[in-house]
Amino acid sequence: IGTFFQEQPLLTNPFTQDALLQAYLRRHIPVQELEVDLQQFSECVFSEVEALGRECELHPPVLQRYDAWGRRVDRIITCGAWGRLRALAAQHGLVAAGYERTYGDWSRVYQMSKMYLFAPSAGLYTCPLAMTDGAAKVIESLGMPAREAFDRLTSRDESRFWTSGQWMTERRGGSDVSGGTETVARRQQDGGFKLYGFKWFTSATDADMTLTLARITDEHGHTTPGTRGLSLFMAQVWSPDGSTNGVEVQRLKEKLGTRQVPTAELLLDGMNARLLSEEGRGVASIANMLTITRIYNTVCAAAAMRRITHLSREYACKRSVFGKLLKDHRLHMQTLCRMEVESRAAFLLSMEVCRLLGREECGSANERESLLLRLLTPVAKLYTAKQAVCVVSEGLESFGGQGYMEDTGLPSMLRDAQVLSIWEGTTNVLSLDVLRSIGKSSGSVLQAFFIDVRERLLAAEVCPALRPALSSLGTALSALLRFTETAESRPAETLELSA
Ligand code: MFK
Ligand code: FAD
Repeated sequence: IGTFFQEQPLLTNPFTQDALLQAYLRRHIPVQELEVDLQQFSECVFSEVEALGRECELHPPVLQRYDAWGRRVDRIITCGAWGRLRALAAQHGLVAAGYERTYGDWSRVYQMSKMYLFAPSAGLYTCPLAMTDGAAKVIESLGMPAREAFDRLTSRDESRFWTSGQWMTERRGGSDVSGGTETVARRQQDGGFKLYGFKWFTSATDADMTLTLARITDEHGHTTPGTRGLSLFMAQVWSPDGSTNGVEVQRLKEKLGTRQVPTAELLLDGMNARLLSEEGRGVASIANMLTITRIYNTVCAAAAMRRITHLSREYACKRSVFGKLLKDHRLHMQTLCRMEVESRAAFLLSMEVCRLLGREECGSANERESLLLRLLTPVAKLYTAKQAVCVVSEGLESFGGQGYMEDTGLPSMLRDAQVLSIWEGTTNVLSLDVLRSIGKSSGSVLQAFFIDVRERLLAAEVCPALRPALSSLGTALSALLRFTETAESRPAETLELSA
């Protein structure tokens, strides 16, 4: 009844419609072939990945515990779209581009620009990719102890490409990994290990391999508590015949969002594993993976903000209320402008962290840039994660009631944003990580930050009216600089309390 049907917002090529991304890349990496590559990839995102991501949301993975004859098989069945996303990710080098280093220092910016375009459409296939990239990074940082695995994790050949899991969380400890890890590793005669324990959250459980932490037992079966007792292991999850490698999948988690991803609880009952780090250096070694996955989190949060802002803007040009389009209502436009500002800021912050990562990996980063990377990684992750929830929620509201309707695809964006502040370290745990980095560097990290801010402000061409404000900001920064200089001589606990 009635003849009116609302025109829906349309998604077009996400690269073409993203003026900021284009301008940023043209300014920093003005290479024609890169732009062509992103343009083509983006066409694929828009014409294929978008539908695949939606299919993954509608057909979440299921656990087949037994076969028809009663044998325990623990098979995780994912939909065809999940497999296709894996193939596309390999073909387009979504992980590989970070290691091929075709664009030198800027390779991570290039790679993460692709991830940024891929993420909002990709039904969280970014989750296994983040952990895959993180595993490659750990292997590279440790001097390539697992060359074949590294080659597979960074392969563009879908038949060779491997994904990796990251199994850290146990029932006692997700944040407190060092206090809570109960998994033990028993040395075998051949030099390998068998792992026994229970992993409470394992996303992308269908991955080919995983990195995980465990405590090596001595000849009496005893282990060392705390950080010093934890070592890093690598294991293949599935045996070549399709059976599991000493792993029982207890159940798949029932989650608020991220329903596309097979997150499981796993009993490790003699999983064959290989020691990757030095004994007792598990946390420090897996920290390289955390850096990568936290940067992915940041890029994906910025991407979610960009997507909802784009859709809200589109809708504002199509929906009429009180006699005119939403875009002609000033109050509505103010809301969209705020979303736009948050999205742009998140993009620039995430690309800055990627730029620093790329420079460090190519050996071009100076000391200040390395310190900034250490500081900004947790700051960017915690800030953009919180912002993504706010911006996506605001975006849903900009559609009115339609923003709450499942078949628009919008609610899943909010569900999936909510996890960004929980996994890979909660906001408070990352805040403590920031303090840890300041304390460990005796304040140098903070000093690097203030010098960077001061230099940026000095270099910026500001309008005369803002100069007095900048001058007082400059005074405040100088005072803080003095504070951090004197803090160098103080013990870390004092610094923590004062900060
Ligand atoms: C959209 C795509 C997004 C990605 C998808 C992800 C899917 C979901 C996957 C997960 O959620 S995986 C689980 C993630 N878990 C966490 O993030 C754990 C959160 N807890 C922390 O980060 C704790 O701070 C930590 C476990 C690291 C604390 O452990 P400890 O043992 O109390 O740390 P400690 O003693 O301060 O540091 C031990 C060593 O690690 C030190 O090195 P040294 O021994 O050489 O001094 C530290 O400097 C180093 N370290 C710790 N955090 C670091 C770090 N190094 C660099 N960066 C860091 N962030
Ligand atoms: P807790 O550590 O118990 O934290 C509870 C609360 O206490 C939080 O608010 C936290 O901020 C706060 N808190 C903790 N410590 C402090 C402190 N020192 N000071 C102040 N506040 C503190 N883990 C994996 O290892 N691999 C995975 O693949 C994986 N996938 C996941 C997928 C999903 C969908 C989810 C939701 C989680 C996943 N996780 C995974 C687990 C995730 O990393 C943890 O849930 C997270 O790190 C928090 O740990 P926790 O759940 O034990 O919470």
